[in-house]
Amino acid sequence: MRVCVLLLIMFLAAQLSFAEENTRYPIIPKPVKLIPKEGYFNISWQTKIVVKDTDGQIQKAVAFFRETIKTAGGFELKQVASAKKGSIIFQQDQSVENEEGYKLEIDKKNILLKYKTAKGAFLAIQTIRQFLPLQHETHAKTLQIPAVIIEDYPRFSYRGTMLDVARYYFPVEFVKKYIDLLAFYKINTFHIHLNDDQGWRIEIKKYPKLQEIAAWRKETVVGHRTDKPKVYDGKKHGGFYTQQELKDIVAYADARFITVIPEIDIPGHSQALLAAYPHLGCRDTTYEVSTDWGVHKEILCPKEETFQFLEDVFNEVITIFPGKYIHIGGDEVPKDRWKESDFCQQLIKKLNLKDEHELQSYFIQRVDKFLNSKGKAIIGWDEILEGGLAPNATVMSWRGEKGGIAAAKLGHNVIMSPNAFMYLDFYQTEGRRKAEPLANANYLPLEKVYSYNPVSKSLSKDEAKYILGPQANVWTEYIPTPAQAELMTFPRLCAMAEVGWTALERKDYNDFLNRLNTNVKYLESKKVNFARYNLRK
Ligand code: TNX
Repeated sequence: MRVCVLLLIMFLAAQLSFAEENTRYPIIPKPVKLIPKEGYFNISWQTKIVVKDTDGQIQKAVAFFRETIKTAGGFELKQVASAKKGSIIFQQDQSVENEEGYKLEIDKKNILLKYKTAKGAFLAIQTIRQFLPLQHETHAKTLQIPAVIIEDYPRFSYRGTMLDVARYYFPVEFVKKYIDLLAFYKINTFHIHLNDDQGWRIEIKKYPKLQEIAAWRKETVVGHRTDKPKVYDGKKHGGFYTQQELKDIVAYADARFITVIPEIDIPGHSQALLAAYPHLGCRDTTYEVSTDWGVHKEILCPKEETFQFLEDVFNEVITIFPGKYIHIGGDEVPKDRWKESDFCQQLIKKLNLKDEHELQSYFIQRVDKFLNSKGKAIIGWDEILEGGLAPNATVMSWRGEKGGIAAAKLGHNVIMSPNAFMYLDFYQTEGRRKAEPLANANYLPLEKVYSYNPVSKSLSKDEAKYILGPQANVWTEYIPTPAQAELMTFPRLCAMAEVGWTALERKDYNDFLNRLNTNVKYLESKKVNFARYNLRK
């Protein structure tokens, strides 16, 4: 009996200390190893940053740290080359193995931050940022950082988020705020969906009608696309980013060690493009920028002029986005127009292709070849598997995991983004329409996002290596404003961040919710309109 009581007391004490740990160390995503310690390190205006490393990337990470402290404490930290008591020491360390790995040793006297590369140093800074006093970044005089030892590295090298700026245009300032939040949660890739049937959002100097015509639609359908009768708002929507604005966005992301992947979605989702340049379609007709949602039949025609046009477009795209990957879409390509077209039918014969699927594969492979010749690699939605995969293509699996699994078995890299787990345009509550603003029809609560494992059991160990990581997608048909984009993204993106970072055996939904409750105070301080539906009461 006594033993039982003792055990019960020990159990309760352990629960209590776990709970305390979660408020004291509310880090998302959960680190690989965390040893709690007593006391705090106080960052004040007298604290020095010690960095011997003169490497430009490290200096970039340190600059971000100093900026963070300035926002949080209102003071600027001096940077020196040798150690003193009361310092924050950045140190390259052989014992850190992962490119993005880091170790943090925080005690009353110092913060020691060890890294292999600047990426790891930057991610360690994000952990410190999550430790900042919970009134977060509101000019406290000293910033208390809890003592701790952390060893950390990610499960996956790719942790991505896509924002669809084509269905609705989002201001540059919002895109930057969004990127900063990705950095806070150690997400390292921002995929920006730049065109769709309803709008074209990237300035292409050679083709001004993309800005004049394709960037604007005369109105938008009101309510869900299946509602009847259809009602339209009668308001013009649109906008585009200048190349300079996009370069600013890329630089802003780069300062946060985030790669931006631009998507130009072809040959489907091209009605806006066709409204500007109708001769790139298969029919002798004109088009208007779509005012409705859903899969559209108006696709690009695989003519020489079309390929020339796309090469011109991509030539400009690659001057803005220095990353290795260009996303070429490839999703939802109804074949009706190609079936009706004499040109396409003759081309199929001439090229000795079996059908329109192989024609689609031919289309993608031509673009793939061109981009490869420019030193770029393509990513496409899983439809690019149909009719044969381009040699160096990475597959983004969205219609479940099937495409991703098939691609990994063929030895292609894969990003897992199955809609049932990773589509943040879906409802997040059981009651759906009652509690939430209008959204896409499906249901994806926080816990389900959290439960996702990007490596399917059907993959062997070797095949699993092709899974680069997970990505959450924010499609915006029903997300017309930044505030609503925030509502749909957070905190579900926090769950996705942990899916991408934290080892399976360390994941625990209850523990995540405990940390989240404290962690969202940061979102509050940044005036992020996050959803509270699935948080603890
Ligand atoms: C499918 S995912 C699409 C998008 C829609 C989304 C809505 C993908 C490659 N295509 O065009 O916005 O569903 O959830």
